Amino acid sequence: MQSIATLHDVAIPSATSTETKPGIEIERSVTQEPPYKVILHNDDYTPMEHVVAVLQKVIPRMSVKRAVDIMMEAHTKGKAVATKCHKELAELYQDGLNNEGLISTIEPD
Ligand code: TYC
Repeated sequence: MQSIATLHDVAIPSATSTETKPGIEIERSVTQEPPYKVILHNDDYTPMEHVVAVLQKVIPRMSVKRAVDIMMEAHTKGKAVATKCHKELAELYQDGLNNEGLISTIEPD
C-alpha cells in the first residue's frame, strides 16, 4: 500500500531496531509499537472551552464533538482517554496538553 504520511503520523524509529530501510521502519513503528493511552484529568478551574480548544490544537484530527465528549467525561468522571497511540506520540501529546495548562498522563494500554 502506498500512502503519504503526515508529520504526526511519522514515528521516530526505535533505538533497538536494526532495520535500515526508512519506509519499512516507519511502518513498523506505527503499526507494531505497544499502544499507550493519553489520559486527561479533570481540574476545578480550567474553562471547558479551553479544554476543548486545547484538545483540538494538540491532537490531530480531533473533532469538536469528540473533544467535547472527552472533556465532559473528564469533567464528570475525573478522567478520560483522550487518544491512543504509540509511546513517542503519547509523550508529545501529553507535553502539548500540559504546556497549555491541562493535566494529562500516559500509561500503557
Ligand atoms: N472541571 C472544569 C470546569 O468545571 C472543566 C474541565 C474539564 C477541566 C475537563 C479539565 O480535563 C478537564 N471548568
